[in-house]
Amino acid sequence: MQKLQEVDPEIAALILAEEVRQWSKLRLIPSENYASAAVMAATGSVLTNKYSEGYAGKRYYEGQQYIDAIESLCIERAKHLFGMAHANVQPYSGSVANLAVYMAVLQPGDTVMGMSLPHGGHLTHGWNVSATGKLYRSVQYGVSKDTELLDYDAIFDLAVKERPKMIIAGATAYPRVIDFAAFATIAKEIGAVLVADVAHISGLIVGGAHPSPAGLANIVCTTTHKTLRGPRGGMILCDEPWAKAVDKAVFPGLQGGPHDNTTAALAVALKEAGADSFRAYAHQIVANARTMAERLAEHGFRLVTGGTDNHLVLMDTTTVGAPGKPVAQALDRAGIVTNANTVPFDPRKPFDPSGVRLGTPAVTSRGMKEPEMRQIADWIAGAVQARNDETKLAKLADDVREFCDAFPPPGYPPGYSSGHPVPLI
Ligand code: DSN
Repeated sequence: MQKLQEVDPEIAALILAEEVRQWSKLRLIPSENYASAAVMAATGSVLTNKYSEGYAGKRYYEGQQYIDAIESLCIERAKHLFGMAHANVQPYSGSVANLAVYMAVLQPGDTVMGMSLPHGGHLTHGWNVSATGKLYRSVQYGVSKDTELLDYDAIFDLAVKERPKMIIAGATAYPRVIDFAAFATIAKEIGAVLVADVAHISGLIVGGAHPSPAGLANIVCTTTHKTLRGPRGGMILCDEPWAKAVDKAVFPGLQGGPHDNTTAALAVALKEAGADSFRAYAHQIVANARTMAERLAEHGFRLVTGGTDNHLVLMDTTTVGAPGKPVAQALDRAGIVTNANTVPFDPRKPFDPSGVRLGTPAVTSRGMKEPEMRQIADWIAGAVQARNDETKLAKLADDVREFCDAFPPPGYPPGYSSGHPVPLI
């Protein structure tokens, strides 16, 4: 940080301000987390200087003595942790990983079936504005209007009618367990390839807090920085028959040189995720989300599906008088960071939706447990009520900052506090 301050004080000051923000706010965006100091050290290492197109033992540039060892170690750890035969750890992001899977399995124009974005899927699950919805014939399933749960009978009927070549099971805003066995039965019935996109829940899976798709899905893709708590990136795991096609789709199909610094950081994160303490962490994420959901419901929020089984809570805030965007903005001013989100069958537009999505991975990384979740839910209710009262919101933000000082996140040095920040690097 000292070097950065000398060379570019403007950027250094902005990074420091972001460090303080991440320390002094309750970060409840369910796809965000705090990477450890070890993960960040690898991310910021000399590996950023290297090019290594290709795979271990077959590279297009020389000087790969250490890169090959790093990538191979990362792959072995990924395979072991997820219980899959093959891993590709090069995707730059979850979206690129997903696109590589499309390239490996489908030809343009082939039919793919994924969860609709407004019901909790992802852009790359075939939504119409994404390349995946433009280059392929996309059929979308959603949740039941009555229960807001995935209706596996309806998904089966749709699959039999449309006969997709590939089915994607996975979500970004679904608060319940995904039944990968039910998806496997559906895919088997029509001879489709089953892809599990576990980006949100991969940390829960390796920690034993959500059923694994290993042995059920042919291909599993994930980001590496959400509940898994690694660096920003993507990863694909698969059965042996898909290994070659997946590797070819990632490189040279979609990418050039892998980001070796990210690969090393992912290897570190996978080592961390194999520890017993990570299992406890994954289960605490779920216990915390349940506690927060229960308390929010007591405060009168309508929760999509009535609660949660995983790391996230989706609430319809129109029942307490305001749609998601102004509520998320007021919460942010009170030091509680969430995101506005559509709820299933939302009559409002995606940028001004009816709901707010929140989750517990980051606050659980800070060591917060059930009592803290109840306190946070009470603050959320207070902030929503006071959403037009800037004095009250500012006072809440002060209380939140003081509270956060007692729960140092991973990655921050001893002695750090919101009043006396110490640069992280
Ligand atoms: N942006 C991610 C999320 O917030 O869920 C999905 O890619």
